[in-house]
Amino acid sequence: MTVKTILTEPNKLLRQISAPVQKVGKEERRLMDDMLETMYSANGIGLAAIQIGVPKRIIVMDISKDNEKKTPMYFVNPVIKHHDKLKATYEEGCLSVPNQFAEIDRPSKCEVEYLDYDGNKKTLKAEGLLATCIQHEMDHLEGILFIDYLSKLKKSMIIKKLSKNKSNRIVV
Ligand code: GNR
Ligand code: NI
Repeated sequence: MTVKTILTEPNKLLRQISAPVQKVGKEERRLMDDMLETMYSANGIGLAAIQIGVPKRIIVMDISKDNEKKTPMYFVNPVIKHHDKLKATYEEGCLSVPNQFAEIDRPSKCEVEYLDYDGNKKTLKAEGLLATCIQHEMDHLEGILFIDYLSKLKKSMIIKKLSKNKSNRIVV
């Protein structure tokens, strides 16, 4: 398994729409292993393939707490079948938008259909942080970042900060 570099905003690749996977084979499993390793090493709870520059509809997640057993989850070609009308608010962050956080409203529950690590079709009913995280990751597959839900002013301030940090080669 290899730790890959996580792309950060502003980066055009993060805006690309990811393509469905034809088959969950060796190459896809290797990608999922690398994604999980990369996510753990960055202390994230989720990662979409595009965040390491691969435009495939693949997500890995692990929302277990530090003192709990690791529970990696793999989602290939995820589709949201239902989502709740009721919204929930979470303070979100993103490994591709380093050190920036904002409260985002999303449907509080959702049902997702996907292929698992072995290519088997599964459905999962999610709520709480799991539901929020799945929706955050699925946005990445469409080239959407959580800052896109903020006001133009807040969003542009964040992008400005990130660009500055990039040109200085420092992370604040
Ligand atoms: O590590 C992450 N934490 C997080 C917290 C609240 C809502 C969403 C997330 S996902 C984020 C990792 C990431 O950027 N995934 O794309
Ligand atoms: Ni993210």
